[in-house]
Amino acid sequence: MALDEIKISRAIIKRFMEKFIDYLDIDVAIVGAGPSGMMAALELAKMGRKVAVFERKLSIGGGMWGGGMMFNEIVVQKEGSDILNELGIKTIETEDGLFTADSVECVTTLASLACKAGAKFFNLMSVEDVLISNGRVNGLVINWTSVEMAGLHIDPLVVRSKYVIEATGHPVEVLKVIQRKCGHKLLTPSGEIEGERSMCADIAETTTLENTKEAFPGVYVAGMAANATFGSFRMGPIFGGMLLSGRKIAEIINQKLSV
Ligand code: 48F
Repeated sequence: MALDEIKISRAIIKRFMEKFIDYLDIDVAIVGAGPSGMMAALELAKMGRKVAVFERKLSIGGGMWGGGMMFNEIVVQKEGSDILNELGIKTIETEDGLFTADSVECVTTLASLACKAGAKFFNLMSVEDVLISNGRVNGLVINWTSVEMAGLHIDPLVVRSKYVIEATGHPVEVLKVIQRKCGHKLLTPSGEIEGERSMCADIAETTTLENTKEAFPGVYVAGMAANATFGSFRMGPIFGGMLLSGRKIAEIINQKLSV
């Protein structure tokens, strides 16, 4: 059978539209396909939740791809190493109590497992706003990244979700929009984003987990965004906290969904 280019095009369009329409109303919408977002997606999908990840860039993986300063190895502590091993990713104890892993293996394995567990990734889509009613976030306002980049005046579309995970890393983009537009206080001491502090890996890794929690009704913050929201430090290329944070937020939301 000769290949028909129109059928190829139709297959892509048909299948994408089916998938997109199916994911317009979901349990959990995750913003950002970095390590914390991907880990949360994997765990929630394994728990049977309908979950999608919206990622601005063409590639998923966020800050994990580049390891530290483009040396594509990441560092994790024992707890992080245990999670990576559980996912089938090899780690090596390279310094006392510090394990290294190939960053490409980490990103590809996390992404693959999340997809196989049923999470859907929508890359090249940027979250520009939230859907809000009665002071609670109920979904995301999304547009193509190409529209954002070109600065085109094109209205977005909306995804409804029972919960949103803010996993946009350092820029804390979703909560920044909420702070600017929603007229309600965030669940932080000042009611606003407290802001990220300089590097202190030791404290930052512990506080990432503590700060992984609800930050606004309907919005749960994970990963580096959690520390930036609640005013803690950055940690640099150590990723255990990101994995633990993704796992913790998935557990919290799964419990809420079970009520
Ligand atoms: O930055 P990122 O990797 O977030 P993370 O999961 O991990 C942080 C670490 O990579 C590292 C660190 C400690 O280990 O400090 O930086 O907290 O991934 C965030 C992803 O969110 C996407 C962005 O492109 C990146 O891939 N993103 C950010 N804003 C938006 C977005 C947005 N408005 N819409 C869609 N995606």
